[in-house]
Amino acid sequence: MAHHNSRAWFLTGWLPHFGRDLAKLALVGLLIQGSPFAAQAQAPRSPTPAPVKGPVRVETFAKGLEHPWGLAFLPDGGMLVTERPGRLRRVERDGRLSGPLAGVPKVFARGQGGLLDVTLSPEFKQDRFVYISYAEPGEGGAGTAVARGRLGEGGLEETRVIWRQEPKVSGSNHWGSRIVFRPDGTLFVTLGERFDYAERAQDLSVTLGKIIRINPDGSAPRDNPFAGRYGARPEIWSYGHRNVQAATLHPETGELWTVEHGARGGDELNRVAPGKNYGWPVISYGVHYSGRKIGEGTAKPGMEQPVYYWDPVIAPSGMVFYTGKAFPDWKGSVLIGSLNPGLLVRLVVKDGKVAKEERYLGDLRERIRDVRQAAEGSLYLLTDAGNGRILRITPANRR
Ligand SMILES: [Ca+2]
Repeated sequence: MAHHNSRAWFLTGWLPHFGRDLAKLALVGLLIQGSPFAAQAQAPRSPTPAPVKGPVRVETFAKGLEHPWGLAFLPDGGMLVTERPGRLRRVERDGRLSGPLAGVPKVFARGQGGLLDVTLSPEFKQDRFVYISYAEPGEGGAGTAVARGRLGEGGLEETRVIWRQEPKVSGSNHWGSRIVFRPDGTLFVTLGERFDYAERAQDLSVTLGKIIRINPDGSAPRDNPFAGRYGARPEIWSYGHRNVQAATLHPETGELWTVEHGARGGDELNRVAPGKNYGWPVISYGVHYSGRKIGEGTAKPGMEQPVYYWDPVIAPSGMVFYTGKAFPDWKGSVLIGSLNPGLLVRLVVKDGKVAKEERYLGDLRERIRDVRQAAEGSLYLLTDAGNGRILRITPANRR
């Protein structure tokens, strides 16, 4: 605003008298255009519906997992699951757990850090590659990293770090990090701003507070939005993010959708487009947990609005667009894990907007860390606890 005012003052100052009215009109135009509230509509806020019993049946599929974080289905009907302290396990079709698999790098297992997401290469049947994200210790503190190895008999073989967040910083919070493959073979990795470094989310020379898109070897695709821009990291896809622990592709448009942990009252559903600025910490619907105001308000030109936001927050982690047949009414819905208050959140999406929200599993009182859809349409959820479980969710009317 100060910028626009001084510019207008400059204009009115030197223009001959007859031009001043014209300049005043221009000033009004600038103010309207520059006003954060005139330029953009406010995003819709979650009505915070009460949890319902819902059409779901909940079974414990596996238990005895220490803070499980990410789950990936293997083509043989088994799964891989991460535990945040640094273990990767195989889960058999009957829910039995293997011992810890070999080949997992040393992780920084403090605070929210540790071994985080796991996903398979789209060509897994041929290349056997497994991708993991984790908090990596190193000079300066720690940072999110992505490694891949080939799944063999005893675990990951030839594990290699393919990408590292830079710089490594102190602290143990806000690592992101979901790994999502695109049909073009590149992968998105969602990141956090490492909590004490919020302003770096706006700095394109570092990868704190960003979503990146990389090739399977960790290099940056040449058609990324900042590739070739001086001073910007070529792997950046979008920026201005706080801490993104839920991400998936829209099944029809292929667009990346994410849910981001906000500050108090500011969790956000975003449609993530290349090169865009998602605003943190300049704009936000939340306030700091201390009650202190954040940044400049809720909207600003050049910064994207969320599709939807939650106040009070749901503490989102893990999401899918439901495409299965088991829950016909849920087709096309977004399903999101909530750590706090601990829910499965369903959003009915119409034309890219949220038409309705429903909440399930409120009576479980479990922190939901990840949500995955199995091929036959049932859902598998991870509970974030010292004695965490894999839950299997099927329709209540089918026994
Ligand atoms: Ca935002």
